[in-house]
Amino acid sequence: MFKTRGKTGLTYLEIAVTVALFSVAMIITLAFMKSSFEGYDVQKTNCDSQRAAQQVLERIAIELRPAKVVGAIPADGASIVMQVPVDPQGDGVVVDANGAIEWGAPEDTGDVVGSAITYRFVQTGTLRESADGRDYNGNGRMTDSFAVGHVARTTTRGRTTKLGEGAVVQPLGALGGDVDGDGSPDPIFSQNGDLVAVNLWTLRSGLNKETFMTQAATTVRLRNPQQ
Ligand SMILES: [Ca+2]
Ligand SMILES: [Ca+2]
Repeated sequence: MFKTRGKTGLTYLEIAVTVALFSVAMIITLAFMKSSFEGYDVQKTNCDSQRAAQQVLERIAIELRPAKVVGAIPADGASIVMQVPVDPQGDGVVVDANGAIEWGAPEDTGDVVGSAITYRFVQTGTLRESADGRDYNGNGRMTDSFAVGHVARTTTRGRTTKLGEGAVVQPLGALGGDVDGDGSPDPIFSQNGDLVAVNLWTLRSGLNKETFMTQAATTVRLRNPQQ
């Protein structure tokens, strides 16, 4: 079937070596492709979770810019109540006969003066470094515990809706405290004059499938005079 060396064909040994080399090359190629795809998956997950956090921030920022904050943001920074200029008559005017802004919220039935919008951190689980044997916040100690959840939006008369799919983290039992262990508190909401900061620490997956935390934050300048 195969010709011997010295003529024009290949010996059995040469065929065996060729097949073996080809097999090794295929194994290396497949291993490389597998690791590339895994890396792609993790990077995609990272991009998705980062984008989800940014979308939550942008959603809040859009509503916050024209708003006024109702009352003081609580010390734990876990919620904010606001009203926005509303147009209950639907005539395109958000001021009353005296020229004052009509503050309220968009409800399912239309704009309602006096209604308010609340954004609030809702805890759905816990994460304990000591139990998992992992240093999630990367501060060199496996002693931290976290409340895991999401930010929800609701209006006075409306349903509560969950924003984004990302897992937002806060210190367990100490909302508004230091998430990353750098000594500075990390409240979700905080206000300084007409500046409102929104700060989200979320869980993400790394290249080695480890879970760690990253921060996304924005600061909004309230553009309407506060009354
Ligand atoms: Ca830690
Ligand atoms: Ca911190």
